Amino acid sequence: MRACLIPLLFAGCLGLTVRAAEGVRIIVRTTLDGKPVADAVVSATPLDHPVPTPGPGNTAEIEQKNQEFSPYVTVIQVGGKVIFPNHDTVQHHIYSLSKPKRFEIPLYQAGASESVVFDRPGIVAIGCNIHDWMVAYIAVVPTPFFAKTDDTGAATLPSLSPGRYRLEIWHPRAAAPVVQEISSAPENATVLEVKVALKPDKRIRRAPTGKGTDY
Ligand SMILES: [Cu+2]
Repeated sequence: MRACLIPLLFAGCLGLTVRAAEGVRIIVRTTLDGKPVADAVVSATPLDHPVPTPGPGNTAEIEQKNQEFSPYVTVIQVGGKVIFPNHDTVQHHIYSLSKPKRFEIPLYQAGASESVVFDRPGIVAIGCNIHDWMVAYIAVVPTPFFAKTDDTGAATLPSLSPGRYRLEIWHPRAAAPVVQEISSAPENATVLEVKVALKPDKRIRRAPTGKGTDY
């Protein structure tokens, strides 16, 4: 499926000079009721020129705090490193059974930090052996052009040089990733709306502790 990016400004009508795109804004909504989708991963892989190699900033951090992973969804380019600092007073035991990266970080203490390199593209789900409700996702994408939607369903990709791209939108509850080809042109500021079908949220809820802080 091919979709051209929609120009935000029409120079002919407004008498303005449209600037080159500073970034492509993607709005992700549900197919069911059109509500904004937060934590959706948006990536654009070049089809007309080589994929830029990752820079030194290809790292991310997923902390453990209040016996939760934060953030819930992380995106890195292939080859990136994720650091897992434990900011809790209890130990955690992180693991993943996902094909792109199976790993285990056995029980480690508060204040300690471990890291893992992700060298294959795909989705990596992580959990904690001790706390069943702790779940997070790492989207390992084959491109440096990626972003994650905020609470309004919006994400802004870095500036894309002219050409065709494979746009992919993924979410932990997506029935399937949404994939489409887009074209970037320098004279267009751009925005694109994408609809994603979401499955029900089946995350395990924390057992009540009586302290009124957990759910
Ligand atoms: Cu844990």
